[in-house]
Amino acid sequence: MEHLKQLSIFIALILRHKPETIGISLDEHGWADTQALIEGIDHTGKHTINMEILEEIVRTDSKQRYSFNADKTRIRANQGHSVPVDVELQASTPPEILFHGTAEKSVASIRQEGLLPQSRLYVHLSQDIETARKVGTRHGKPHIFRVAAGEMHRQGYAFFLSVNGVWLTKAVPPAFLEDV
Ligand code: HQG
Repeated sequence: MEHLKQLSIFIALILRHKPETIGISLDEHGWADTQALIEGIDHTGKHTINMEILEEIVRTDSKQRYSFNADKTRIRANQGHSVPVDVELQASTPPEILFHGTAEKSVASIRQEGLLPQSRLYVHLSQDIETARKVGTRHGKPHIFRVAAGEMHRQGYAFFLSVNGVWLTKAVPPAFLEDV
C-alpha cells in the first residue's frame, strides 16, 4: 500500500507538473501515452510498475486523481496542474458556499489580495470544512476561509468542477472571503 502511495505521488508530479522528469510530454489536453508513462517510470529504477499496478492506482487513488481514456492508451491527471493544459473542465454552478483551507502564515496576504492560484492553474476549493482543513494542514497550522461561491457565480465568475469533485476558479477577490 505504501509503495502505491509513493508511486501515486510520483505520478502526480509527472502528470501535473514535470513530465520531463521521465522524458515524456503531455498533449494540450493533459494526456500522456500510458505505455510511455509506464516505461519512463520503470527506467528510473525507483518504482515497480506495470499496467496492472497503474490500473490499481487509477482505481484506488484516495482522491481519484487520474483518468484513462476509453481504451486506456492514454492517462491524465484530473486537476491540479501547473503546466498549461486544458483538461476540458466542465463549467458549473457552484454551491452557495465553498471552503478553502490554507496555512495561518498565508492569511494576511490572502485577506489583502484574495486567493490566487500561485503555481497552479486554478484556486482549489472544497465542498466541506473537513476537506479544507486537510488541505490547509499540508501547509502548516490550518486556517479555513468560507468562499461566497454562489454570489461570485452570479456576478459572472466561472467555476469548474473537476471529475474528481474539486471546485476550481481562477481567483477569489477578498470581498468574497470570510473566516470560518
Ligand atoms: C495559498 C491537494 C498567499 C493557498 C489538495 C495555498 C488540493 C496564497 C497555497 C490541491 C494566496 C497554494 C491544491 C495569496 C493562495 N497569498 N498565499 N494571495 N492565495 N495562497 O498546493 O489549495 O493531494 O498550490 O491558500 O487536496 O493548498 O495534490 O494549493 O495554501 O485539492 O491531489 O497558496 O492539492 O491535492 O498551495 O492545494 P497549492 P492548495 P493533491
